[in-house]
Amino acid sequence: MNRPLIDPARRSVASERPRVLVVDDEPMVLKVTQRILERAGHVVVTSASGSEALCRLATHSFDVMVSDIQMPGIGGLNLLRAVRERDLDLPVVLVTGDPAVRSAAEAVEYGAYRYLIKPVPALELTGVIERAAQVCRVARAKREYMEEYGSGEFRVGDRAGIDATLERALSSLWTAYQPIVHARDSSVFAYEALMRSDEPSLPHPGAVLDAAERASRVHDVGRTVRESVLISASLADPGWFIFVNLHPEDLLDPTLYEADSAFTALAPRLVLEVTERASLDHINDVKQRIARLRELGFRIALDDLGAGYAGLTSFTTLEPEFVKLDMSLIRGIDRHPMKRRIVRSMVQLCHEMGKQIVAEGIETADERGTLIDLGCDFLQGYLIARPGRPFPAIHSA
Ligand code: G
Ligand code: MN
Repeated sequence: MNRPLIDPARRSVASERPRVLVVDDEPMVLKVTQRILERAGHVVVTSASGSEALCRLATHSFDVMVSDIQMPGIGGLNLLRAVRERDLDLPVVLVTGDPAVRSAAEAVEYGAYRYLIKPVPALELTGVIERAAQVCRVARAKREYMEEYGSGEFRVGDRAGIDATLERALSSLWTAYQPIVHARDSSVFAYEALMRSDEPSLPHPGAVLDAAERASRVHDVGRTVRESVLISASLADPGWFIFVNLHPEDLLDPTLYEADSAFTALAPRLVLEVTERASLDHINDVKQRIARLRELGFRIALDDLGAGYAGLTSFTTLEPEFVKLDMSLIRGIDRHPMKRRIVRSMVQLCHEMGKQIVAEGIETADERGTLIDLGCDFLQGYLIARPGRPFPAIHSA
């Protein structure tokens, strides 16, 4: 075969044969599709399942993916969503033997290139793949150009992808609750609200917040969490406190300080947690902001104490009413004299300053026993109850 001699830098754009990943759980379909596409001059790699396809995508680059929709395990639509998390350019052609409006609509929403109905005539398939491969090469070239020369605001493709994913996360956002109990008698003192989202590509709160940070939409996440807390709070025993996590950026959100908001109306029952993991250095007037929240009636907890490297700066900045010890200090504390020493001195310091201590992430009875002996005021962790729909009952001691 005679390859034209061209500048190698241009080769990937201009002349290399398109690499196609074909995904189908039916071996016959895989074989036939492979033969058709190879005859048309494409390089074909096949996968018999969605998970196998994800492995291939992680290690190889492709110009087009063709996937069946109905497959056991990861189906074509979820595969498409997973691909869009990492690659906004790869054209995905979905194929189905059972066309339905719903799957077609989802295919469009997640950015499928085409939606074809089986059996796909060979000519139609090769034509679609050929055009998709061209689209992919142009999109990649454009993105490379933008990354080299463009400013951030022009990365529209990325931004649109993150926004769509975040939107789904926000619309499926809910709050789980985990009890915080009195160390002295195991009665419920409070519940901590923990953000949960049903968006599969952002499986934990950290992922939602990362996406929100990239899209500059941290405030939208905070506001959605606070709305969710408001709804659950109406079901809560009025004697319980509710602990709500704040992202440091939330401290810059003016809506948090509105004196007449429904959230502020609940302030006397709310404790706002600020983590020690993130620095507060970039928050202007942080002390005044915290003081304003106190005036509105909120209490403040310093979360994850012992996890940061920043010494006790957050401690002195926030002057929290509650201090939550990080799980890393709690884990195996019954077997670690050093952890016991640290916790003993923190408890002493906090009590001298009139602050109360919550030990979180307690998983074993030995950890709980040790933390009670060390003088912690409140206990939280899987041993007592896992987070759940409002409001999970506590396991009996
Ligand atoms: O950063 P913050 O302390 O808010 O995070 C609490 C997280 O820890 C939640 O996601 C919650 O589900 C989790 N969690 C709560 N209790 C336990 C526990 O006993 N063990 C572990 N490993 N995780 C826990
Ligand atoms: Mn917390």
